[in-house]
Amino acid sequence: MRNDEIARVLQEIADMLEMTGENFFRVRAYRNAARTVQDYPAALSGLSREQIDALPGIGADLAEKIATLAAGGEVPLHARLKKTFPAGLLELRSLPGLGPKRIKLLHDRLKISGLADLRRALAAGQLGAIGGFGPKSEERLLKALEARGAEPAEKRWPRHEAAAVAHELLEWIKAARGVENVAIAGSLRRGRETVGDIDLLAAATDAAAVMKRFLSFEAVERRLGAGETKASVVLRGGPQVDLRVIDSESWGAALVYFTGSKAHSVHLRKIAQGAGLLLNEYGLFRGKRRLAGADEDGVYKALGLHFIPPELREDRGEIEAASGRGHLPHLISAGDLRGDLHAHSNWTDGRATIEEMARGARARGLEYFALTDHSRRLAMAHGLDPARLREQRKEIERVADRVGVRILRGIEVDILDDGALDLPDRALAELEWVVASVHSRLGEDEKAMTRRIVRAIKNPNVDSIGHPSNRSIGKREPSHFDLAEVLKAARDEGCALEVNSQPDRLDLTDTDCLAAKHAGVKLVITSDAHSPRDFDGLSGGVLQARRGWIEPGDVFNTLPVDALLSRR
Ligand code: DGT
Ligand code: CA
Ligand code: CA
Ligand code: ZN
Repeated sequence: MRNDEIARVLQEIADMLEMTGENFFRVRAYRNAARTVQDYPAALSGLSREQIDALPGIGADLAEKIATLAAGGEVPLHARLKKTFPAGLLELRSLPGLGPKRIKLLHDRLKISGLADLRRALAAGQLGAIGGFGPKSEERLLKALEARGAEPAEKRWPRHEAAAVAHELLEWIKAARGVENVAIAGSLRRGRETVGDIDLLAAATDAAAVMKRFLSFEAVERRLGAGETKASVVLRGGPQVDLRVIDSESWGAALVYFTGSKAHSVHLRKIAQGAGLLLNEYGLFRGKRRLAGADEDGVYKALGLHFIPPELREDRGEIEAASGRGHLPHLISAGDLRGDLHAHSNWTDGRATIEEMARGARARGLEYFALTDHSRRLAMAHGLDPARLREQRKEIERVADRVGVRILRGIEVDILDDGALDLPDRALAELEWVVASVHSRLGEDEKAMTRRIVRAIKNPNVDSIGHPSNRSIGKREPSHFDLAEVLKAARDEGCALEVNSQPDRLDLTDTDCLAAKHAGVKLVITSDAHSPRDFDGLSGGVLQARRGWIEPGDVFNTLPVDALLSRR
């Protein structure tokens, strides 16, 4: 079983236990375990029983259940609970304000065991008759049911789109009277691949002026609420934006608070409590005395922690690392990349000539890039056969001379259905950089997909695996493969895995990056550019890698080109 599937079972157990009125601590143990499993950076199915026992906060009983699930077995408790509660009951959890307790109430009092039942009960006005469901919650539920099917439960926005408008807004707000500081907070600051909404924070002497300026932003479509120090709006065709205005003395504490994540903040507050302190968005206090709050660094320091980069603030071990028990990574930054190792030209499906791409790369300070057009199976993209590949070599040499940037002769070769490659080894051996990617039969079962990728990795000509999961954020689910097995093969063969920076790919994910690092597998961060401006996208891949704790030494294209090539 994959980690997310194990986590789902644990979460279901927690919810169903809560419906049976089980005690709070037992329910919470399952909840916490679900989260630990969800966030664990490698496949639990690859761990020994001892390693599972050693997971933080997981006792022997839970460890045994996790081990059983990881091995593909069934947990009797889960099966028993599922018999008690109809499947539709669990589906109700996705509605606003419906937690296990209230679902239980609906079930017991009105025999509601699914969405259809709930619709009927609402239409008949039955909810008012039982305690805890006022007209407001009825209305909310009706609305949510109406919205069903039309839109996913929670719409999320691609990070790069949200980032663009957020920066415009920042500039806009800066011009208000009395502004001392403005910043992006929330998941956008943490660099998550999608964001639920945009969170902004301002420090100002005149909150009213800032509010007025915010609400007059040209793209504001609707106000959701506007008070003296907070406001929420919806942008035209875009996300919601929350703004909070605070005093400068609270700037750092508020940044910590509104950057989150919630899990990170909860953990920080626990540390504060342990030291007899109070941490909130206004500062860190002992009694009435403010120990810190004006800057983030000071807040962390007063808690006995090193500063934690926002990308790490997910409570995945960063707080332990910042306390000196481990060590925080020295995260990679965009300036560490010397080259790019995945780019296309109009010889296949790119939109620019090799020369335009070369000039684009040079203009962005790249010392080298690999030209990796598609191989012949992608007929749609006019994929290259060995003859055109030889022809392209001449053009590359001509352009490289003229433009003065190193162009590695490369290919993005298709991994065929059986894991063989789309070009003969002879042709691949002539090249300086070979990316192998799956572009067909993406929905294949996990075993077959794992076999395909591993076979490609074992071809000694292959330098990296392109966009390993083939997901498209919000559009196409990732392919299933056994990450642990792929990582093992990649480490044995010295093959890199790609972090593809295309905004809708961002593939590997952040936690996959961390798993690769733990497994001793190197990464490449690439633009997969189809035009010169796509090279700018590299920073998005770097952000993704930072969320995965990646350091410069983990990434091949931080190397000078000679060092890169001599490792082959
Ligand atoms: P999102 O918008 O779903 O992508 O994720 P976030 O992390 O931006 O979440 P959001 O917008 O609900 O809240 C922004 C930050 O504010 C969040 O990261 C932490 C903080 N925050 C929000 N609600 C709570 C809360 O109930 N408790 C605590 N401690 N912090 C909260
Ligand atoms: Ca947010
Ligand atoms: Ca928010
Ligand atoms: Zn591709």
